[in-house]
Amino acid sequence: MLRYVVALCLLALAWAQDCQVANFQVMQNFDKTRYAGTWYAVAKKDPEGLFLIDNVVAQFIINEDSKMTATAKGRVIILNNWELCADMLATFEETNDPAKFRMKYWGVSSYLQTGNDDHWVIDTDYDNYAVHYSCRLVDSDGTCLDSYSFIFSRHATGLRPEDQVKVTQKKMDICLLGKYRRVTHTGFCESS
Ligand code: RTL
Repeated sequence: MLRYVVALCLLALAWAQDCQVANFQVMQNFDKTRYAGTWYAVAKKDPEGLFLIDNVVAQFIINEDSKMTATAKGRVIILNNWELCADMLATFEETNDPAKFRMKYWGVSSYLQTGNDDHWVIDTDYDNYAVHYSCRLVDSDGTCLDSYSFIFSRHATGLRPEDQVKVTQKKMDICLLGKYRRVTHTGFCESS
């Protein structure tokens, strides 16, 4: 009996949850200067199609004109079975919300993917963890049909246990709890 009650409560909670992309809370008073530097992806939720597989490391830079740019590396498999380290570059266009950017990205080599995605910082403490989110396609009901998200850590070894709790709550808030996979770091991109 108790099992049914718990199941019903969980179901009610899921229904009550607001999965409208426009209502997702992002980082308040986001400070891109504090966000600059190296972030190691420790978990990710993939979008549809080709994507970075593992060994994902991003470096955010704030230029003299105060604009944010980034580089990112990660293992990919393209053209069916060509495994390589993708060397990516990105520029960010600011919006009315300091935590919401439009990201233009492309590969250092022309055969790598180019794109123009939303880049939202959902939460960060700047020194340990960050939760990133991007919705590529919003459904007619306002929920996301094709999203990707990275959980970043300042430490290559992973998240501190105290941050895991906060990150789990944020995964739930953006309706992606249970959809992440761990991102391993094997040194694949370190030589290139
Ligand atoms: C993240 C933030 C830092 C800068 C960039 C990012 C995203 C990179 C992506 C790369 C996809 C590459 C593929 C290559 C195969 O051709 C969000 C890490 C650029 C989405 C699929």
